[in-house]
Amino acid sequence: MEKDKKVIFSGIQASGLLTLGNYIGALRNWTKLQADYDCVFGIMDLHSITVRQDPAAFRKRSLEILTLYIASGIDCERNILFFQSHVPAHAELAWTLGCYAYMGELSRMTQFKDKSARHAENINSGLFTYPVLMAADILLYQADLVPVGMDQKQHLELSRDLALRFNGIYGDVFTVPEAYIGKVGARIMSLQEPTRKMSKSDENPNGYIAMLDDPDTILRKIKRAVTDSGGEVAYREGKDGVNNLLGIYCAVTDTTIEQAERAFEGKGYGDFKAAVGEAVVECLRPVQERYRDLSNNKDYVESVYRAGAERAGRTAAKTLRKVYRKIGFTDR
Ligand code: ATP
Ligand code: LTN
Repeated sequence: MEKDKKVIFSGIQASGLLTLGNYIGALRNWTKLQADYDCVFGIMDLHSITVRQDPAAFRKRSLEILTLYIASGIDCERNILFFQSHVPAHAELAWTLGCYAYMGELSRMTQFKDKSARHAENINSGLFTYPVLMAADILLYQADLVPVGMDQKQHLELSRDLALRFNGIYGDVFTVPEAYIGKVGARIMSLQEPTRKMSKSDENPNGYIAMLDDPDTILRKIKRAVTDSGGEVAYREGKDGVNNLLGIYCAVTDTTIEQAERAFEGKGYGDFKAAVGEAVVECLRPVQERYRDLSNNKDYVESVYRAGAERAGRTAAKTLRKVYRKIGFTDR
């Protein structure tokens, strides 16, 4: 990759079905960035095994996510799409950076604290060093910007700290990355517990809309979404359920909250939910159609990730070589 444009790196863990939250908060934004940046988008499957995965389901999910990247409109000619596990430099740089990361700073990561509380039976060391692998992902491609949700900001800070620490010892090796946090409102909440974010690892499927849910399922889940005992479709403090549905409606129809409130003035929650459901169905329809076409063309999808691994591998190997040389490993 020549560096005439700035480089963006981002990725999603292969830990479940992608949701409407992933689409609005990540994929759709990525497609908007691809014209102005050189983009590398990974499926972060090495990260997924910090939590136990069923092998068959995991393999299927991973491919499904890659296909959804393409179906969402990411141009795989212009950008790099790849599986993290196909590029060995990620694991190699993660080991190396791990020797520059302190136990203390890793213990302060809130995601580690959350996940170790949620998976008390499996607090493995991968869960602890997760952010070091994430730093390796980003630094290997000399990424300038990393579009992520708010929840990943602390990990990005660590990536910056590790880059600065390494550069401080060995000279300019890594580009120091910056977080690129999308505009507020791009946080889609659970349909069942609207104070929590919509998440693909939610045990209750009624809490999220999967990108591949069929229209009836989408309409039903939105109809069942938690609201409140009032009846006014308005964005107000304390009306978390309605606020979330308004947020979803605005995100998928590209309207403002004021416009949406006006459109539903005098209407009840029933009509409102039906309209939100329809709007979500329409927003996902073209993506689902492309997904179906791509699913019938497995060879093409395979060619995308093979080419991606090769291109990603080349850039990553170059950075890793430089790192190894600086550290003092013997040349091969
Ligand atoms: P998990 O539930 O497995 O932790 P997740 O669904 O929260 O996963 P991530 O893999 O953590 O998804 O996130 C991938 C990307 O999607 C991130 O950039 C994140 O900010 C974005 N994203 C995830 N959920 C939402 C959401 N509810 N609203 C907006 N953006 C989201
Ligand atoms: N930790 C991220 C996924 C992820 C990532 C990355 C995002 C792994 N490596 C590198 C950006 C850059 C998550 O859970 N959303």
